[in-house]
Formats: sequence, C-alpha cells, structure tokens
Amino acid sequence: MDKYDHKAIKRKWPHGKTELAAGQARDYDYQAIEKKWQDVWDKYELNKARDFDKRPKFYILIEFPYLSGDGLHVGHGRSYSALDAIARKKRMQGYNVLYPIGWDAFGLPTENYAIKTGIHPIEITKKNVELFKRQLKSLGLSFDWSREINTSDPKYYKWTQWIFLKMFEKGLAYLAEIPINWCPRCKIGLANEEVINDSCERCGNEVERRQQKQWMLKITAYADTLLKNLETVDYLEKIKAQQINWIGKSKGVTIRFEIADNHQSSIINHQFIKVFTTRVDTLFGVTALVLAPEHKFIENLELKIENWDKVQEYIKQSKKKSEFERIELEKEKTGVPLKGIYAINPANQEKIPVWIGDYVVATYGGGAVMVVPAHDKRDYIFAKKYGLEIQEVIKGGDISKQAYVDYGILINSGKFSGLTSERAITKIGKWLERHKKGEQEVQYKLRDWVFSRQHYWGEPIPLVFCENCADRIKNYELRSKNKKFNKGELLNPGWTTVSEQDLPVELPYVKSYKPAETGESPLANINKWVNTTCPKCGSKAKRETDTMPNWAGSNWYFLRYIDPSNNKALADYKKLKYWLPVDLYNGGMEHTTLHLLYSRFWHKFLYDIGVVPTKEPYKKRRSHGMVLAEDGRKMSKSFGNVINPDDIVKKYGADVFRIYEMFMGPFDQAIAWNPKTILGVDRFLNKVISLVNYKLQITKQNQELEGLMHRTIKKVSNDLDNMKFNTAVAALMEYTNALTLEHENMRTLEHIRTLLLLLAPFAPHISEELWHQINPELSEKQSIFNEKWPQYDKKLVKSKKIELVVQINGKVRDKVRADADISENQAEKLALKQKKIQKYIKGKDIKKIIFVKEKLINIVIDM
Ligand code: ANZ
Ligand code: ZN
Repeated sequence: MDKYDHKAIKRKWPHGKTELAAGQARDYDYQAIEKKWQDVWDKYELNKARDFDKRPKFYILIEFPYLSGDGLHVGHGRSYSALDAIARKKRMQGYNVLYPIGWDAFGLPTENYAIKTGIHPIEITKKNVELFKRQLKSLGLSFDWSREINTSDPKYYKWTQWIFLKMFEKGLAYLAEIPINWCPRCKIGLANEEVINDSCERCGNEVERRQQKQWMLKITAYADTLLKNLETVDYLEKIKAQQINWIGKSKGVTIRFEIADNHQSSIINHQFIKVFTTRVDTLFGVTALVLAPEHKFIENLELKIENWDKVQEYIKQSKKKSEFERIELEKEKTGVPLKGIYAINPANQEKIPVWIGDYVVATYGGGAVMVVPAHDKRDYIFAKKYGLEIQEVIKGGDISKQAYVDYGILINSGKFSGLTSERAITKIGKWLERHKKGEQEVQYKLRDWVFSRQHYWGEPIPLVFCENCADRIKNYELRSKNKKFNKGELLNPGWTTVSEQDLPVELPYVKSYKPAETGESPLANINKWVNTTCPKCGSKAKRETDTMPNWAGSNWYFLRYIDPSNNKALADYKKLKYWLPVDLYNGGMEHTTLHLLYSRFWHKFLYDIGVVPTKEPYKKRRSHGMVLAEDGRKMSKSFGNVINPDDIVKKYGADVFRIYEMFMGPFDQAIAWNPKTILGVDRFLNKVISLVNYKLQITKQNQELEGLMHRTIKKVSNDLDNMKFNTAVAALMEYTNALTLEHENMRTLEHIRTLLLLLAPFAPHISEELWHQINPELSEKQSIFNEKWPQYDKKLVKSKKIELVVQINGKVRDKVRADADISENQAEKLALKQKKIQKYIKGKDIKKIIFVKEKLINIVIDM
C-alpha cells in the first residue's frame, strides 16, 4: 500500500482555487489512485457475492462479452458501467449483490483467425481473455471475479453438453434435412450472418443453398409457455412485443379444399389441399388457392397440369430466392396457375383455380393460402395482376379501389350473411368442423432451432451413431421388448448419447481446423476421434462431428455464475434457489428473439426436469442503446471510426470514461460519441475535487441548499432505479455547481459527504479517494461502499418557490407563488385561475402562450 502515498497525491492538487479547467485533473495521478483502490477492493473482497447471506439478494446480469481480438468496445463500457452503478448503489443500500462476469468464448472469429495464423483457438482465446480482463479491470467495475466463467472451458461445457443430452433423452432433439448456405469455393457451410449480399464473407464467392442434415431443438414444444409466461416478467414493452411477434401465435381454421379437374364436375377421390386461415369469415369470397412452390401436392398430383413446363420453370426460379426475399411485403407478387386443376370451395361448392406463388411460405400453415382478394391486401394485388375474380363478402369498404381488411358485416355469404365477422368466425368454423371440412387450429410462426454447426470451435455434440443399434431400433419387435432406448434414441434410430460419466466430450486438440471437403465439420477429418465404440452395445460407432452453435453456452451461463466450480451438477439447487431469478438483466435489443428466447427455452426445460427452481430465468429485462461513432455511423474497423476505451481511460481516467458513458444520453437510445461532452465530464470531476479540497467556510446556514441536497438524493436514487443514468449525472452536476458557486460560504461537511456518497456509484475511484480525504481517521478497509446510501427527508424535498410573473400581451398583470419546476401546462392553468387575469381574458381567444421557465408566463390574446 505504501506505494501510493496518500499525501503525495493530495499535494499535487491545486489548493485555493474553486475550479479546475477541463483536463487539469491530469495533474493528479488518477492512474495511481484508480489502481490503488482497485487493489484495495480486491484485497478486502468488497465485491464478493455471499451465498445464503441474510441480506436480501440482488442478482444483476449483463450480457457477457463475446471474445474477439478487437477487445472491449465502448458499447460494453456503457452498459457495464451503468449496471455497475446500480450494483454499487444496491450494496450501499444493504443488498447482497451478485454482479458476475465471464467469457462467451466459442465462435467463428476465433476459428477463422486460427485458420489464418495457425495459432490454436485455445491460445487465441487465452490472449483475448487477458485483453478483455485487463480492460474491464481498468474500469474498476465491481464484478465478483471469483465467479469468472469461460464457455470454452471443458469444465463448463461439460454441462452445456449435459443439458443437450437431457433434451435428447426427452425427445427434444431430432435430425432434419435443412437448407444451409454453402460456399462452393471455401467448401464450408456458412451461418446466415456470414453471408453478405448472397456472397461468402471470406472469399466473396456466390453462396449456394444446399440440403444438409442438422440437429434441431424443439423450441416449438415450448411456444405456448414461452408466450404465456411473458405475463409474469417485467421486460421492456418493446422486448415483449418482439417475442410475442416472433412466437407468432395465430388462432384460425385449417380448411380442406377438395380437388377437381377441367372436365369432371365431380371431386377427384382423396385429393385435397389444406389451407390455414385466420379469416374464415371470408370463406365465401375465396376466388383461388395459392400453394407454395415446394408444396408436396404438386409432386404427388395424379392429374395432368397442362402448363407443366412453365410450372417447373417457376419452381426452379423460386428455389434460388431466400425466404426473406420471398415474403417481403413490398416485393411484387408472382405466380403461375396450375392449368386444368381446380379446387372446390366447401362453403358454396364453387370451382376455383389453383396457383403456385412464392409469396406463400412452405413452412407455415401447411404452405397454402385461400385467396380472398376483396379483403386481403396481398391477395388484392395478386388478383388485379392476374385477373382473378374479386368477390366482396364483408360490407364496409370500396373494393373497386382497395381491399377492405377490417372486420364487418357479412354479405354474399349464404346463411351466414348478416353476421358480424367475430360471430361468423365461430359459426363458420363450427360448421366446417361439423361437416368434416375443417378444424380449429393454432399456428405458430416460431420454428425449431437449427442446433448444428459444421465448425471446429464449438462444443462437440455428445452423440454417437451405431449401425447395430439403428438396426435394433428399426426392428420393431426388439424395440418393443427392449425398453432401454430413450425417446431421443427412438426418434433418431442409431443415435445414442455418450454416457454421463464420459462427459465432457472434449474438443480434440488438432493442428488443422480446415472444414472437410464434404461440408462436414473439421472434426470429421480426425479419424482417431471419430471412431469409437457404442456406449449401448459396444459395437463400432462414430461420433457426431457437428458442434453446437455459439448460443449454446450463453443459454445457461447465468446459472453457472451461481456455482461456478461445481463438478457434480451444473449448479447446486439450494444456491440456485437463493439467487434465482436474475433480478435485472440488461442486454442488446438484437438478442431479443435469439439469445433471450433461447435461454428462456432452456430454462423452462431445466425447470421441467427439476434442475432449476424457477419457471423464468430473468425477472426484469432492460436494454441499452448502441454507442455510435462520432460520424453517427456504426463503429467499424473498415470505417476507421472505432474508439478504443483504453485511450479514453489513459487520457481522462476510468471515472471520466464511466460518467461520460452514462451521461452521453438516455440509456435506451443510440448515441453518437462526442469528445466535447467528455471534456464537460472531466470539468465536472475537477469541480468535485476542488470543492473537497477547498476549506469549508460556513458563515450562515442556508435553507435552499438543504432542499437542493434532499432533492438531489431523491433524484439520483430514483433515476438509478429507473435506469435514467444521464439525468442522475445531470442532477449531481447541478448540485456540485450550487455548492461551488452560489453557496460558497454555506456548504457544510454534510453537503460534501452526501455529494461523495451519491457520486460513488458513478465515479468509484475518485469518490473513494476523496472520502478518505475528508475522513482521515478511516483505514483503507473502510470503504465508502460500506457506507449507507443517503436518505432524503420528505419535508425538505419540496422544491424551491418562485414568484411567477403573469403577463397579458406583454404587460405585467399579476404575480403568483409557484414551484420553481412548474411546467408550462401547470403554469398556464395556474395563471388562468387567477381572478385578476380572468378579468382580462373573459370572452377573448387565447392566441398564444409564452412561458419562460422559473420566470414568467405571457398570455397573448386578441384585443
Ligand atoms: C384468408 C384470408 C383472408 C387471410 C383475409 C387473411 C385475410 P397470421 O395472422 O400471420 O397467422 N397465410 C396462411 N398461410 C400462409 C403461408 N404459408 N404463407 C403466406 N401466407 C399465409 O396470418 C394468417 C393468414 O396468412 C391466413 O389467413 C392466410 O391468409 C395467410 F381477408 O386466409 B388468410
Ligand atoms: Zn450400438
């Protein structure tokens, strides 16, 4: 400790001045101060979360960084500093706070870098961890470092694999042929985010789509719970809305349309098309069916399609487009009729044409739609373009101009005419069910999760394939006698789980991570690793060579923080019970429908198998806005506009960096980097320093300063609770100014103490340093963070009073006492209530109100 001489640092600070210029704080050795207190806090384990402690617990989670060689982004700095302020305040308020950190370490950039340089991903990861750790530590964030985790550590991913294994056993994992992005030059499958403008991110070659077997996880089995339980959590409304949309629950009816051909008026046996509709009330207005080009009906059709060549060509073309391209609303709708093929409308037996069109998605609602041009926008455009009939069945619009899409009263609908849409939806639905022509159904937009990656740097999927077991399962007799196969093994014949005691399946250490020619993961090249024996029957077997996606490790990391070195379970149940749910989880909006939804899914599964005690992982979810570059663009190496946190910390110190990031703008909004504001923040901290150094000269007591102090306590406390960090900092600045300028002779030690206590969560180092300066009797162990968070006195919070001048057409007509922070609206009401004023304005029109805060209100009327 004697490396940092308290007095030596103090002496460097200029005395006798009331204010330092911006940048002048560099005269004091903030680097030494920051390092000193960081070491002291570590030494006395100030930030340690204590399991089973009697204090109320508070679990704060930030999205752990995804490791890359670029190091920490100022965007990390923004949310980590902000949540750190909450963590520190909560500790001062007597909470047992868990604020942990770890590394999201698997993933492509590391693998790509390894391929390029020949350095092993383990080495690269080690380097990146060091980099991130040094940067985060330099900011003095109050993480409990004793709980640090790393998703690429075998001790960690053992449990990621274990969870997958359990899901497999319960039948939640299955193999499917799925189209993937394939780069024919690199011979590698690409994730969507690696495809830029339909080209490979690495080589620029055009990407093809290819069918590939992939492991899928049945998130759809949890669609309804994921939706319903949103009601039980406190997420930002826009986050909830996005998840609700993504899950996309629709109630409707699946209708059977029988098929007929040109010549026969009767129905062709056994041939029908199922369509899903949410608007069965429009059934009498159906004038065509449109199928997705991939629809199985076309292959299996027994009838002759007269324009077969054209249809074939259309199908071929549409296979080249991505799903996104196809369903985009703005895109022109195209289609081709299946000439000679007709469907029968079950409501009125009318014959209607059948088309294929690529705006119909194959994977939703059976891949077919009934076309109701009069009442659906897309259908209207489609019908106009191809001359389909437009039959009005809901009254209310003008269908010669556009589709009428709202609910209304049914017309031209047989015995259902006259009903409201709502009633008709129930009645026609029931009628169809009674006549076995349709069923009420619920559809979800949510798709199962593609869980395989053909990459090296990820968790191996802990499965093996055994021909012998495949045969045994396919042999029904054996299967029925043999109960030894679990759901997953029966669902995926031949695939069996590695035994639990053999976990983790370690990622083999290899020299070459190049993907296999076949598009398989590089692991497929390692024969020694691939060939193994079947844990079930002992025959020769092969390991699965796919790895898990990057999302796997981050699905459950918040559980591991609770018990990071447990090797018997992913975490001890009692500890989970103490800490869960996470009280506050902050992260990017871009993770709403991926990570946030995936991790809720895994958590619900873990709840169902009794591993975790809560249905939901996160009680509250909030989100930060992005930090943009000075030029308003995204920070990117290619634009050369990236700000490195290290540079800011070096130049101004961690405290300035932290406060700046909180002060830059409303936390939930994207904000561009602004060096001028940094200078302002620097000036602010200088003021605080001078204020503390300047000797107290109390000559008289001051009421207003008391009020301001209590108002500041209230504001900073509430703003921190509501994540309004910028206005909290503004309040501290205002308070500091008042202490510095207006009330130079009236400030007391209490005022200064309060300032430092309120400032501590934002600027921990300088606050701690100054705290010890005004309390020289304290030992280094007695941290400002062990102090109680200040309380405000309700009676003193009342705001300052002013005399509000009321003018009419610029002439002073009255003066009223009002709160200094009165709003324009309130001021107007107050002014208009005054007798004197009413006299002037009686019977006159008010043309305009001019309001000057804390001073006057001018009412402009016609004379
Ligand atoms: C007839 C109709 C009439 C429809 C009307 C809407 C309005 P949501 O709410 O998103 O579930 N649809 C069904 N399957 C489709 C697919 N595979 N690709 C594209 N569109 C499909 O949407 C359900 C509606 O989307 C369904 O209701 C269907 O059009 C269309 F005045 O049926 B509707
Ligand atoms: Zn076997």
